[in-house]
Amino acid sequence: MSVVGVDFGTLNTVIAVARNRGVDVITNEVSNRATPSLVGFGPRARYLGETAKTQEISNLKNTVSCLKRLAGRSLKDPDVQIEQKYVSAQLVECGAQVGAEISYLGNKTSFSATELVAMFLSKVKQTAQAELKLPVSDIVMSVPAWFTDVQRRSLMDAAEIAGLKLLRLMNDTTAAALGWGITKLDLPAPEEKPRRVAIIDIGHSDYTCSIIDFKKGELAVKSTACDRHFGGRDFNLALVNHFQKEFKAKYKIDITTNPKAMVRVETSCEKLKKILSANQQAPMNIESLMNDVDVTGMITRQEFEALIEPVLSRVTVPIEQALAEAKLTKEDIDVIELVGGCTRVPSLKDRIQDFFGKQLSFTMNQDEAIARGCAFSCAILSPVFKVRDFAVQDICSYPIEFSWEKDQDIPDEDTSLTVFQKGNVLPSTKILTFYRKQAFDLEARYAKPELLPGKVQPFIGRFSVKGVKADPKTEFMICKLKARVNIHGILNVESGYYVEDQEVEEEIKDEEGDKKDPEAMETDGDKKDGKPKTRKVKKQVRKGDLPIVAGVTSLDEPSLAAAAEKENSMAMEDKLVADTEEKKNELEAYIYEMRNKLDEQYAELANDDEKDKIRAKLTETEDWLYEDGEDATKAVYVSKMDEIRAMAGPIAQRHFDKVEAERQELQAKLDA
Ligand code: ATP
Ligand code: K
Ligand code: MG
Repeated sequence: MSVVGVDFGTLNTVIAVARNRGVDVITNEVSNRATPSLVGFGPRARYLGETAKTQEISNLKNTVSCLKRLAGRSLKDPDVQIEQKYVSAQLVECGAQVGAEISYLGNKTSFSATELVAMFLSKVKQTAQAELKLPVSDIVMSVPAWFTDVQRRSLMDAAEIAGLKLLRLMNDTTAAALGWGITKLDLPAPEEKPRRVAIIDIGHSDYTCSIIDFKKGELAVKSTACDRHFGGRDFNLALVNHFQKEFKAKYKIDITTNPKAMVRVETSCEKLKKILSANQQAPMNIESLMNDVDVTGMITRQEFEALIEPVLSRVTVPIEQALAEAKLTKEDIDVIELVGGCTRVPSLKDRIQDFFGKQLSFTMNQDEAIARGCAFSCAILSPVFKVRDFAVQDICSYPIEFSWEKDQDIPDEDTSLTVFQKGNVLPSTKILTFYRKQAFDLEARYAKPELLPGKVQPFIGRFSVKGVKADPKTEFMICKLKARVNIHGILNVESGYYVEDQEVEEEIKDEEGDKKDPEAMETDGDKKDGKPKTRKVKKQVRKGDLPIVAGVTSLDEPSLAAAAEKENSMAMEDKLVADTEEKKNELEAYIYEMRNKLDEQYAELANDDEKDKIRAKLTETEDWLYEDGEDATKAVYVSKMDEIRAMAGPIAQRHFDKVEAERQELQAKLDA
């Protein structure tokens, strides 16, 4: 069993695995420690991760980026319209969610955001399996703290479609915090003042600041604030806009009319931006950008900083918000830890440092901290792995309210209640009580839609409570429902039961505050042996279960099963195409190798007639490869190779015999 942590980023995804000696980041098929979060489509197969990146510029219309930011969103959402600026494929409506329209296997088709994420995650799974040489199932994956129920459920569905068991969806900064805390041996004891850390993650697209209290063996998130449109891609865009204007004036070309040119300039700007983190100026050179024009340019760090000023000026907002929500001041913060690729930008670091008036810490690997934290979390949650436990307490990002229809017989009843406030600890269970005579429905939704990202729907779920019957004595049933925000940050009404008021004997305790769980009441036996003082009290005694039918935004079982089957067959098709390509390449290489052998080690071992026959066969096969055989099946490539092998077999045998004879001769000499 493997233990895997995945930092699913907007630009890059990092995979970490827990092994006996600790947590390691693994490399992908081209030895990179991060994989582009991209999915592409071609006439014969999909391109996932690195291959999608390689194909990107020549396959813009069929390449989808920013996958996680599309999950669970709708096309009309203004946030999704912003994403379209960064996504080269056409975004379309795909059922209730946004999807992308692409050309795949020669047909125009569309896939939903959930399906696209599932494709990428199945690649993540393959990469981890290839490295670990073990089946991979259990993972913990990171998610921006600002993701809502519907977005989180979309990611969970995607993981399931990809055949992964998601043990926790963990907020980015919380994951980084776990990685920070679990290795510290000097955290304050339970009775001491906690160590207060601000964890700041600025990535490609968004910015999160969390204030976190650490004590020995535990962390508690106190507050989290986000700017979901603040990151490296905004800096890239500022540079692209600058060069777009410059090229228009200087070369009379408008890159906005040419998508390929735009992407090439953006790629250059990303490089240039990184150079500017370590240098005062950086060059821009692109050959034949468009209309055969070569462009050159130069930009200084100072100019760059002026370009990004509109973004930079907001850099302390999330920190101020997080401090205010935690009711703390910047002086209360002991450590400021920065993660995420964008925190390498010097002016950004300077402003954060000036704000705190204190040295910033970069003690974690900025690109890998979140994946490592996720792997630690997976190790803690996995039954097969022994690690020191570290309790992680997060918080709800948005208030959640329940509403229900008024019961005519209960005149003063409210019809809604905010059950989980923003900042409520997570995970958390609350018991809701209703007096009812018949089945009823509850609806859960976010209480303040204006706090939600873009136009995300506030609806979370509808829960029908069945099996409710009036009690003949009291004319109603006392229904108890367990509402839980679980470790993924999603809400469910997990179970229901009904209770009756009963008089029970209760031991009189001297001390106050010994609150008992009402559920435990049934099992309380009489202790008559001693002589404890008792009194009669009214208690609610659990009498039976109430079935609940939940209507939430996750895919239902049949849809999940169908999507998993579809994903599986596309993955098999990809594999077949890859294997076929491999056999074709092998055949091609074998032809060259055989030609060389005929001129070298086989030269003395065959007569001209034999050699000519084989050479003719090689030429014939080669010609076939470049014409009719361009697009053959795997079996045909294998059989072509076997044909040549059979012809060359007798010569290969002679060569083998010769080598063997020489070896024996040498051995005999050595033995003598
Ligand atoms: P997100 O967290 O927003 O979903 P992500 O996790 O994929 O995205 P990261 O990998 O943390 O993002 O950061 C990527 C960003 O960091 C890119 O915009 C990249 O250009 C930027 N970046 C990386 N190195 C540097 C550097 N040396 N200087 C400036 N920016 C950098
Ligand atoms: K990342
Ligand atoms: Mg990130």
